[in-house]
Amino acid sequence: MDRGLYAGIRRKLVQRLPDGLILLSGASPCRRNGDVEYPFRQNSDFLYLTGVPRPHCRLLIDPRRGRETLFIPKIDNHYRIWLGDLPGPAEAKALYGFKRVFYNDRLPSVLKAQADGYKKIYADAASLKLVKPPKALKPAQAELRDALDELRAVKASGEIALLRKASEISSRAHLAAMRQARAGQYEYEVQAVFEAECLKGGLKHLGYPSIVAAGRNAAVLHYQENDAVLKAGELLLIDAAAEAEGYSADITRTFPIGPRFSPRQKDIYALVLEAQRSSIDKARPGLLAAELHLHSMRVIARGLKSLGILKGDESALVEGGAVRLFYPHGIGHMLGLDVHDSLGGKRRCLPNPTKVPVRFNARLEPFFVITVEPGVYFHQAILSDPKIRRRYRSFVNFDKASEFLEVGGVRIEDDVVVQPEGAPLNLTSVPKDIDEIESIRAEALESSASDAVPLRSIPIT
Ligand SMILES: [Mn+2]
Repeated sequence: MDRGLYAGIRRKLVQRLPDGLILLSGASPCRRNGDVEYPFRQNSDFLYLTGVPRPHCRLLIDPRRGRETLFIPKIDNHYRIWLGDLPGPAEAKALYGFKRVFYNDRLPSVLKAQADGYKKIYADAASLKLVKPPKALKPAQAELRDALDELRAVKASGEIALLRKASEISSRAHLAAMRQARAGQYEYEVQAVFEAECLKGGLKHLGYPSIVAAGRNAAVLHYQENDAVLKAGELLLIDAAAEAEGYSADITRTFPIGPRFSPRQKDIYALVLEAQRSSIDKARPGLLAAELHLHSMRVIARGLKSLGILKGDESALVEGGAVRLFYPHGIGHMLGLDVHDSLGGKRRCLPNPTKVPVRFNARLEPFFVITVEPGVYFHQAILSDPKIRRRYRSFVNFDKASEFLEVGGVRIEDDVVVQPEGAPLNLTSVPKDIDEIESIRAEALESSASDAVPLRSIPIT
């Protein structure tokens, strides 16, 4: 654990909020059912400030006295027998780099003693539920939220190192899945290949549930079932990634289950790749996220028009919403301790000058880490909806679009670090060129054909 990273981040928070006590609670375990708990995941803000991955911890910062105190749970032998040991104060000091570590039962008295000289307490909701701050301190929950959102947007080099690790191991897992997927397997078998590779790389947790979507399932953006059979002739879309010390990658690849893309699949894939490559190149400081999204929509509008799926004026297609029938999400989002990370705080929520709706509209800054992930999808429910067909009949050739239902959906997603100058740094290394993917698939399918020989030659007695 990079203790200096977290100490540096706490210094930045103190500079931003110097006039009040700061109190944050880490996560408590979460009940799944009966007496079974979900795997523990630390609260992202708490992890951001401490790097402590353990449950039931609190952080109190006293900016004026320059004191940072970590509070930890006191556990008994019952806990040790069922769940194992937790670091005590001396061990926690060394592990997490805090000079002051107390058990949680000291929190009310320490809080009272340090309240002297303050009028405010920057505390999160969980902490305010847990302890009643002294009356003289006015809780300032929204200001704390905004300060954290603002700080979390620009990544420190230690954070980028963790995002790079998450992206590298997730990239390796994507390549393994691309090599091992076969017609006849279930989607969850490919998921198992992906997740095993992340575990082998030492990353125990995924950033979000894996999406492994064959054929038409790929048109469902957050498809979760992963239980359909892979068929030759279809595409397989995998949107999956692991996290390193809480920092998540977010990567999508789409490839043919057979050795090659069909002509229609190739047309759509090439278009999405063009939108992705050109959007990555444009992701530079000063550009509004909405402008980046608008650019990707234009590329996709132009491409779908040249394929005969869309018709009419390009800006009418983009602004009127016809493109959104095929590309219903944004170009990307911030990436960090949450896979859909901080939007950058209030001061970065800028008015959107484009006529296309977006959730994320900060002006790009050096060391933002963002995803770039255009997609094109053909969804039966959308294309057969009578209201939609009526409304968009002068913009969409629905018969032509229906021919592309076999494509399902194509999304290509990389994680990039905006640089002070020039094009961003791409953290994702999974192949995405059509030729490269086809050669990986052809090679994989050839080797599985030869693997099959000894199996067949085993004598049956
Ligand atoms: Mn994403």
